[in-house]
Amino acid sequence: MTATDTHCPYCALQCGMTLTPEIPRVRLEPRDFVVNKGGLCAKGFSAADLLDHSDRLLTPLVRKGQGLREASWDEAFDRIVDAIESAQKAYGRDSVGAFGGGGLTNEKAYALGKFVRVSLKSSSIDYNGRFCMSSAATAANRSLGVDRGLPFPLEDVASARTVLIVGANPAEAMPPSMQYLEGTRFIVADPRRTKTAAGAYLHLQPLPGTDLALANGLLHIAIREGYVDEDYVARRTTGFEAVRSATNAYWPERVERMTGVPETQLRQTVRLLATEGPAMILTARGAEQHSNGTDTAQAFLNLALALGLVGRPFSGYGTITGQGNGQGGREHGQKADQLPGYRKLDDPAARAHVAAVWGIDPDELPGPGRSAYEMLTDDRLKVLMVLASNIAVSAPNSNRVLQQLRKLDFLVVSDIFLSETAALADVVLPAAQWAEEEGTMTNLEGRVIRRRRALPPPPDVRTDLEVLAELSRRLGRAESSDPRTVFEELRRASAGGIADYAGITYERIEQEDGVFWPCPAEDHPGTPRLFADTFPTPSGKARLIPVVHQDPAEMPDRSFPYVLTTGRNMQHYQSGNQTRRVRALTVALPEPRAEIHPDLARRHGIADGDLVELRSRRGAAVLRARLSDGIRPDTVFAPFHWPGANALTNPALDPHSRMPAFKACAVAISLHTEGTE
Ligand SMILES: Nc1nc2c(c(=O)[nH]1)N[C@H]1C(S)=C(S)[C@@H](COP(=O)(O)OP(=O)(O)OC[C@H]3O[C@@H](n4cnc5c(=O)[nH]c(N)nc54)[C@H](O)[C@@H]3O)O[C@H]1N2
Ligand SMILES: Nc1nc2c(c(=O)[nH]1)N[C@H]1C(S)=C(S)[C@@H](COP(=O)(O)OP(=O)(O)OC[C@H]3O[C@@H](n4cnc5c(=O)[nH]c(N)nc54)[C@H](O)[C@@H]3O)O[C@H]1N2
Ligand code: SF4
Ligand SMILES: [Mo]
Repeated sequence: MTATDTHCPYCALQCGMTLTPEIPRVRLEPRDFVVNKGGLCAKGFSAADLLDHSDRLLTPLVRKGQGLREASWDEAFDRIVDAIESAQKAYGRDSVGAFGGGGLTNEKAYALGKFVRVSLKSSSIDYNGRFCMSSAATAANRSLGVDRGLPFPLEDVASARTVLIVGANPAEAMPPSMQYLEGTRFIVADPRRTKTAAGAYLHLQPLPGTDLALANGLLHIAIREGYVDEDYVARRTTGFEAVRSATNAYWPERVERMTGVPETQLRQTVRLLATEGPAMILTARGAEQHSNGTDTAQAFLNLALALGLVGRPFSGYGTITGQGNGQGGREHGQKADQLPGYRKLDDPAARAHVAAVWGIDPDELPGPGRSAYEMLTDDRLKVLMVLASNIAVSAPNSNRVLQQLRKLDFLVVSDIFLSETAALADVVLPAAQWAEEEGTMTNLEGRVIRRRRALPPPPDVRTDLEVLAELSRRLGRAESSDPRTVFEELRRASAGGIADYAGITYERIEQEDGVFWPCPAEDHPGTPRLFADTFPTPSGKARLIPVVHQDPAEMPDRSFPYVLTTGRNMQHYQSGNQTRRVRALTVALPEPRAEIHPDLARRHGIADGDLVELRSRRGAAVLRARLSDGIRPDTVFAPFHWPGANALTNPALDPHSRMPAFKACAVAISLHTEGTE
């Protein structure tokens, strides 16, 4: 049996692994790839369990009354095309839409964006990256002119001396990445003493939703104490004076009151960042998934720019991308306002370039569509195709989203298991998995890598590319289902764009341990490090943009006195549709736990292991309590890997990125009496 080198199906670290199809099972071994250097987490180690899992979807399913029954592909396609055609006839083109995912390969993300704009001629498309990366991406685009999560290879982190990590828990979200932090002095800002925070040099414990005030407070101190790199600011940035005035009001005592972070810790953080370089600032979802997420990411960017960090060796600002192809997934056109190559759908030159590659008139391209939550809750959407996302569990305010999914005329879901979303569908399509297909992924560093086929899919299972090509054919357009052919077209469509893949080939990726975009030509080396000399903005300079703190869209009050924040556990992945089926992982963590401080628990008569009910203005969820003195007494944490947490969350959207406030809403808590052990 031949061994195939490929990558983990889960997160953006894209750890290298080797698969050997053996009888009866596929053997999975860690691989010494440059990023993970042989490391894997428990999810990666057990990923082969997904391949021959007894729950796998092995044939299309179609709705029959309250249930689903097996059907042929032909019947499934017939039903889908009928639904598309009748909805578009009755309600217009935009009544049919798609929802994609950051787990899709570049080829599939590209093909999905093209399918909706060209074959469906609809503007209705968005994807789960809206719920993930959109705030940091919006801030980076407007400030630096480009959004590549880490603008440097991960190995640069190991050469930094001070790293400020805001709202990220890599020890659980990307365990093998911790090797790069080992030799650094890292500071963690997190309302919980996470596994990451426990190993930190300094742990700042802000109230959820106050990171913007924290960042402005740090910059205020940097300015007062003379740490601003005046020369860098003058040569490489614009807008500093406005930011200086905007941070005037963030004096340390006030910031301590707003965030709960003691003034001494604020001063120590600034001193370390400014004098113990090289220094980096990294943010992730804890800072970004807020109704002011874009401005919060901006505030940290402002700080990094004022200290002269961005573009310096082993220094800078980055955001930690989440999903397997979270980076590539946001470059090739599954976002509502975007065309391949990270082009803008409302830019005439971009439209002309992409339309030429697609062989259509630019006027035939629809305009920008609505963002994820807005599209999912809009009555004008009648037919929805979901590829690689379990929105019934992962979208905010899930009761509202479920209600809307049930109201649709027709729902199509492509997945590998019957997710909570697929269970509501009119047609379910069984998709081939990571190890059964070819394609490319772009990891958190902007490194384009190869996903390789180690074994064939089960006989009646198809790849998403095959599904999109067949649907296009039935709608009157020929499209390729071959990943290499699609990638060749993607290269041309992205050429000259911000995320330029024109010089990247499958062969180069193999020879070079991946290729970093932008890579405009085959003889171009790729771009591991951005911003050394210039920024891709019109002036060549980075823009500092003044931002002011705003309270989270929903604040605690008498009825809902605590702040709920949500996030991840090491053993489970996202909506849990994959990892909740892996035995080793469910044995390690069988059910969601609400993290509660013992003081808060005592007030409500709650003991460790009790079932508690959390209530917000939108819904309720029952979880088992885990008492921990590592969390703030005014904050409750719940993972979203099971249905429940998102019944509570607030869909208030950031005005710039349309990111919902997953990380801060107001809840009440009480002991759940029924069924308590
Ligand atoms: N095990 C596992 N790993 C994963 C995933 C998974 O589902 N499971 N998903 C992948 C994906 S898609 C993503 S996006 C990444 C996410 O990776 P992370 O962003 O690291 O994960 P989260 O747990 O969502 O949030 C990080 C931390 O933010 C803290 N936090 C909450 N509210 C606030 C706040 O207001 N301010 C601050 N400063 N911190 C706050 C939480 O306590 C939490 O510890 O992980 C990736 N890796
Ligand atoms: N409360 C709260 N909610 C959150 C977050 C949070 O921190 N708190 N985080 C948000 C973030 S950062 C993210 S990224 C989202 C993620 O949330 P989801 O988008 O729901 O993520 P997954 O659970 O990974 O869903 C991927 C689905 O695709 C299937 N799948 C895997 N590979 C393929 C494939 O190749 N083809 C097809 N067709 N299907 C495939 C999987 O089985 C799974 O059902 O959740 C968001 N929701
Ligand atoms: S860290 Fe991410 S990529 Fe690496 S093994 Fe774990 S889930 Fe897979
Ligand atoms: Mo994510």
